[in-house]
Amino acid sequence: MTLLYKADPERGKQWARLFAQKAPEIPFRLWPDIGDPASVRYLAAWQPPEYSVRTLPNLEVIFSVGAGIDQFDLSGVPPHIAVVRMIEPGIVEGMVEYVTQAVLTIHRDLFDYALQQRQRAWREMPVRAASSRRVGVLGLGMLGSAVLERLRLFGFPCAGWSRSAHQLEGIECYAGVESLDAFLARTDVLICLLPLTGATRGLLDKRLFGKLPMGASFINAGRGPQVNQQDMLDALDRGRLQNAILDVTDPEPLPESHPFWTHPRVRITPHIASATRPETAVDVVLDNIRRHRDGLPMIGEIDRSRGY
Ligand code: NDP
Ligand code: OXD
Repeated sequence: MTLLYKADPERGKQWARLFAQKAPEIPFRLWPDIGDPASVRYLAAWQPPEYSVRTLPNLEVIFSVGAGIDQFDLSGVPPHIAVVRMIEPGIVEGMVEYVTQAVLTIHRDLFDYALQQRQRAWREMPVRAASSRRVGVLGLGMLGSAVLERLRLFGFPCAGWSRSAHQLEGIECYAGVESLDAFLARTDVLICLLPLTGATRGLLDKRLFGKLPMGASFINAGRGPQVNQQDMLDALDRGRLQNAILDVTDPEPLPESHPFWTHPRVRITPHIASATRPETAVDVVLDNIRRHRDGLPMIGEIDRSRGY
């Protein structure tokens, strides 16, 4: 009944310590030291080993160590193997911090002040009230809804867009492709927190940017391939977009020669918006293992037909 961990080795050591403390009865292995492949029932991975299904003949559950599962090629994973994404408070806290700082950076004109600083220019800009800056989040899941709940407290008019209908206190909720344009038309700061699926790949393109108010800003903490990069650059150069803060790109790492690095209106962070915290994640995985053993549904088990 071994759990095999295959992700960041340093964090793996923390997972090993926590498993030893909290569940000594579950043998824990750190990739590539897999021991007897037949005893591996659980795999916790960012990217699973190639051919994991064939290499690990008794695998029952793949736990993603991240909130997203798009990095897995599920086409080769038979339906009897459950795939579970990470739902844990550490990821949520990190994302709320990241997006809040990004929205405030835009709201308080820090892009422009950074440009002014290079010119040693001491020049005030009028401060806009939060109530006049409309924030909109693509994705109303674990992360999107937590981010909106926090941003609302600053007084920003907040809205979110999702596939199915939601009701969230103080948030204007839009659902489905037919409501996307109306959501975009009322959004001054657009934040993407969608999973990468067939339906969201390339979604942020010329057409979509064209539906935003002139001079809107964009924050992407979802996945890089959701954005048509040339369309985003064109939107920035035409002033349709004023600023972009990107935590995710395509590819990652972003190549040295990529125009995003030097664009004065683009800020890049290397996919650090939030990360699983071992202390909280191990509890979640252990709880799910217990549920699986008891025949109960696991928290975060993905719906393969939706792709997230
Ligand atoms: P959830 O699965 O909880 O939520 C996804 C949301 O997106 C849901 O509201 C869902 O709608 C909506 N959605 C999915 N597909 C569509 C679509 N085609 N049209 C409209 N809405 C859609 O995911 P999380 O909030 O936990 O995470 C979101 C993503 O954030 C992850 O998949 C990952 O890519 C990214 N992420 C990035 C990190 C970083 O460090 N940059 C860290 C962690 C995650 P509905 O509610 O109707 O199902
Ligand atoms: C995740 C991520 O999906 O780190 O958790 O991007």
